[in-house]
Amino acid sequence: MTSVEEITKLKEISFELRKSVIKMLTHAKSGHAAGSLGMADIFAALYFKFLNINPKNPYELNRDRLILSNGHICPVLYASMSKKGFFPEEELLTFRQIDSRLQGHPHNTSLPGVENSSGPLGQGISFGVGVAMNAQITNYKYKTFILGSDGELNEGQSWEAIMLAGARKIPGLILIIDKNNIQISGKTQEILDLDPLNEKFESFGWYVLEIDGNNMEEIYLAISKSVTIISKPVVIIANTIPGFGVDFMEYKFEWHGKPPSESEAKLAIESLEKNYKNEKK
Ligand SMILES: Cc1ncc(C[n+]2csc(CCOP(=O)(O)OP(=O)(O)O)c2C)c(N)n1
Ligand SMILES: [Mg+2]
Repeated sequence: MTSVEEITKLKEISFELRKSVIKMLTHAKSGHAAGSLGMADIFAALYFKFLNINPKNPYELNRDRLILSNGHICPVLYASMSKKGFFPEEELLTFRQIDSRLQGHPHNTSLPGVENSSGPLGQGISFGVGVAMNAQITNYKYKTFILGSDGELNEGQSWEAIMLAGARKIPGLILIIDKNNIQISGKTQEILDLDPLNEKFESFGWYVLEIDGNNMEEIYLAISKSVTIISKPVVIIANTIPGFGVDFMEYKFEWHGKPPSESEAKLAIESLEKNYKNEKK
């Protein structure tokens, strides 16, 4: 496949992931819509192009690690994993049920392929830096991708880990920040402004890339570039639109942790289809 064909395919996959997210949340009557929809393009690119993982052998030692730190967006993680073949698609509708392997925040000993339990924000970045340090020390060949969020960077623990990774020049570590400018109760800029975020990361010794995180071409180029940098850790600051693809959810922090009702879900799927068709023209 040429990269143009790959990008077309990845766009189709992210559209499918978004539809799955809507179905899961509607069925569960709970869950986090905005971040899950906003990050679907990046999940599509990671799971279907860049991650060296094998659903048939989820514990292979040299597999790439995907550490989801902002665990509340796990609907898009589960949708990606099932599409990749880690578990059957029907299981997606057990999301948030008692005894389900698909809890409202990921649980790593329940579901093979989930690398870390998450939910308490900030911890996943520390965990991921440790995982990447392990590769640096042992010479394992895996890469560590950590996904985090802008609201999460208000947690001080994040910055301890970011400082350590920069100081140790940890290679093979790629942190992708969902910079969607919302969090649980409002706009990140108004709650605790992070900017200039790129300069903060640079001053902590990181290689910084900044992209439109809903533009598959930019995602593809940035991740391709990130895996070639071995002199320091890399952060990709992904400017995303929360709720991307569903017109009435876009940009609204009110959709941070809210599921659509049955009637809203129907409108949401229609909106996704309309936007996907327009994008394809
Ligand atoms: C340590 C910790 N404090 C508070 C929370 C509650 N909480 C859950 S999500 C969230 C907002 C996080 O912001 P962000 O990830 O940017 O939200 P999104 O963009 O997905 O809406 C908060 C404060 C938590 N999960 N962990
Ligand atoms: Mg956010």
